[in-house]
Amino acid sequence: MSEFLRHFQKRQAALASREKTVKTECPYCSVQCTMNLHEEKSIMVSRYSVTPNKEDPVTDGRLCVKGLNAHVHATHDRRLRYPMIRIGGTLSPVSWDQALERVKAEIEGIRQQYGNDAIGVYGGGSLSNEESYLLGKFARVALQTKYIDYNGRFCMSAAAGASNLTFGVDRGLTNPLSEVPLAKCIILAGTNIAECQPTIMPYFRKARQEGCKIIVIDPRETATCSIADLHLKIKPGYDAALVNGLLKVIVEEGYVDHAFVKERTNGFAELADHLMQVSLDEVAELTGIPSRLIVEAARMYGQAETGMVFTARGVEQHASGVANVRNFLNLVLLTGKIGKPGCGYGAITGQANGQGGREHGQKADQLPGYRMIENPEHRAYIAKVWGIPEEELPRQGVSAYEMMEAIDRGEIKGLIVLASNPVVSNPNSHLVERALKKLKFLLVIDLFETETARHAHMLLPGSSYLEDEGTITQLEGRVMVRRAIRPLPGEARLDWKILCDIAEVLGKGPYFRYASVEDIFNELRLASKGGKADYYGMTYDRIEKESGIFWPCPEKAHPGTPRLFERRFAHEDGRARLAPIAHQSPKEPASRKYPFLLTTGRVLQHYLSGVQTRSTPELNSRYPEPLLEIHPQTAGEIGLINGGHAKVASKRGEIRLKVKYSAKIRQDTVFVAFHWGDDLSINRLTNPALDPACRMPEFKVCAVNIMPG
Ligand SMILES: Nc1nc2c(c(=O)[nH]1)N[C@H]1C(S)=C(S)[C@@H](COP(=O)(O)OP(=O)(O)OC[C@H]3O[C@@H](n4cnc5c(=O)[nH]c(N)nc54)[C@H](O)[C@@H]3O)O[C@H]1N2
Ligand SMILES: Nc1nc2c(c(=O)[nH]1)N[C@H]1C(S)=C(S)[C@@H](COP(=O)(O)OP(=O)(O)OC[C@H]3O[C@@H](n4cnc5c(=O)[nH]c(N)nc54)[C@H](O)[C@@H]3O)O[C@H]1N2
Ligand code: SF4
Ligand SMILES: [Mo]
Repeated sequence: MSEFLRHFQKRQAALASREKTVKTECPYCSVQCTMNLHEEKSIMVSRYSVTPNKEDPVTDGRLCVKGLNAHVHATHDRRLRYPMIRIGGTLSPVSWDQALERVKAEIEGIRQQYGNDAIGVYGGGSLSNEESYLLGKFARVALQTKYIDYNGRFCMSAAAGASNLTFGVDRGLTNPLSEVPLAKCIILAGTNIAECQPTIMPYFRKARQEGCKIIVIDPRETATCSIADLHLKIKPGYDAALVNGLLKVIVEEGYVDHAFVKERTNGFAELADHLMQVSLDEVAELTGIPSRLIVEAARMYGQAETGMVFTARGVEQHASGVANVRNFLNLVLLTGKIGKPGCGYGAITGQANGQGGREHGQKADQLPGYRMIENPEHRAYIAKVWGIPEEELPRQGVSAYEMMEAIDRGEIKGLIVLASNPVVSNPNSHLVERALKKLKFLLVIDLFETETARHAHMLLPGSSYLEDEGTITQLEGRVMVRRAIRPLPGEARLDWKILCDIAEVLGKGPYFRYASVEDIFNELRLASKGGKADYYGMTYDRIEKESGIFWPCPEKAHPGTPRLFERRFAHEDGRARLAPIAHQSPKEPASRKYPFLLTTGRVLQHYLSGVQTRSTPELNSRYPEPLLEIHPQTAGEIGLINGGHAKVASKRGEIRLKVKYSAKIRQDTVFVAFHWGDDLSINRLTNPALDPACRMPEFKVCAVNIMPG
């Protein structure tokens, strides 16, 4: 071999060794698409590219634009690299030792002066199961505070509340997605799958090819309507009223599955009585949907042999969210369309771990495994797992927004925020900013200096999906393992290690000594054993071998549970609960001063508070600012020009937005996405009226005035 060839081969080998392809999972939405991240390292820079994973168990190797660009924010120069403390208004880097000493001093100072409950903890649904579990334990054992809640309160709480009441358990989808093509009628209510879970659209397209009729219920003709046979352009806030109309037709035209209702449900007589009072004309008037379309929809679903109903935040983010969802569940039960192939219900979860994040104890009223913190047996079990006396386990706290109110009233003096940006994502965000300014100590653990971090006394650099490992429960209820594939940037630490480090300086170290994430998972398995969300039978090894396992999985030999409720529901008597639902109007109907309805939501290119996607030029350039979607007719009457600006004001605030004409939205309604902060934050306007049961805010409807501006 010539000298030259040998040199050439050596050089090629060296270059190849700097190329790496590793499997990972998207950090964004609940589909949890897997992908291959390819890294090419040269002396100066690393170049990344992403290819889909053809072996993905759910998506058949599809990725959306966010997944294709997710690594951009995670490898961004602006990632936090060092602990920072605010000194004289500016954040300065400090060592971890200094930071942890300061955390100790601040927390102990507040606890001594104001008591344990003066510290609050605020988590997020992008955390793994292990971290959600650990955060709940951290609040109750290391801080001994009752105040812990998380951003999933704004996301899943209404559907969770309704499913618990009706079925006795809450798992987003009752059936695996693979059954969608078996349905002959599908209702998509307040869910914009085409923009929010794009890679599962093919399941619905396939269903349609097989003869399924699809009904979309949304005040806008969204991208999801491309697969609709019928679009019901509902007035925001009137879903329960609409479903009363559907139920009435179903009862009157004889589509009730009486055998199913008799054998498997309670409460039919009360529901039937209630439906006698419902007038279809009144429903049409309230919802803005002609009664002939209501009848058509009821017939489509009622007559279909199989069928599925899906809801998401359009139905759920209301002060009547639980009632809205319960009425959709009435529909499913009355027609007996559940517990069979192609028959079921799905609350489409939102965040990566929207499902698992709500099962293991970062919610004010919950303990791991979906146990309840006010249930004496549940308390005793978890106290034993954690090795503390039951009396030391704090009681139930309050919901996310109510924590902000408690801070504003001066009852909570210190707050730890992990993986959330509450200043952008809470309703009525003026109150949130005002409240955070009053804190004696705000600690934010994030990847970036967020809008919330601007008020922080201390910022700690946490871990992204590329560096952290753990299990995630995606929208179907399938638990997956995500492996760490990159080193942490600078001195950033793993989120779970940060919690353990803080526990250590607070003298609670012995309760938080884990050698690995899998160690935490093994404790979680035990803590969930016998609970509704039982993970006991799962191990990392099994999950990886079996391409994910559906909970409940109570034993190592148990195969997991892809389809729920085949023979019984989860209430003690095994029966589901039908319930009469009186419709409620939005808490803030249109008025003379505020004549239009504002609804809020998402666009394809951005994710939640936008911190990650606004830092990604590939995404941000496609949708660089929020737009006021308004019907051209309405815009014309106000004097707004397409591409011009408008002032939008509610009782709580006013912002200025660019106008986008859209003939696809109702004339009485405008839509704005919530992915921006400061002067572009629509949450300065939204209504913090809360659902009485689940404490979900009314993000999806408030009254606004609109002026040229
Ligand atoms: N691109 C993108 N994808 C995401 C996210 C993201 O931020 N960006 N976030 C993830 C998360 S956490 C979540 S929770 C999900 C959310 O997923 P979705 O709930 O599907 O998203 P939204 O846009 O909030 O709302 C869905 C639809 O509800 C409609 N709507 C508004 N008011 C009403 C009403 O009163 N009744 C009915 N029937 N419909 C109404 C809106 O017009 C909107 O089209 O998406 C997940 N996926
Ligand atoms: N008007 C209106 N408001 C809404 C909604 C709506 O439809 N309309 N939807 C609501 C819903 S459904 C949701 S889910 C909430 C979400 O609202 P937020 O909780 O504010 O959402 P994110 O943008 O996901 O916040 C995550 C933060 O955590 C950081 N982060 C991400 N991953 C990690 C991690 O692994 N570790 C650490 N340490 N940090 C991480 C990100 O950089 C980001 O700053 O918004 C709610 N707000
Ligand atoms: S569909 Fe969801 S999980 Fe899949 S690539 Fe897009 S954002 Fe990521
Ligand atoms: Mo969400």
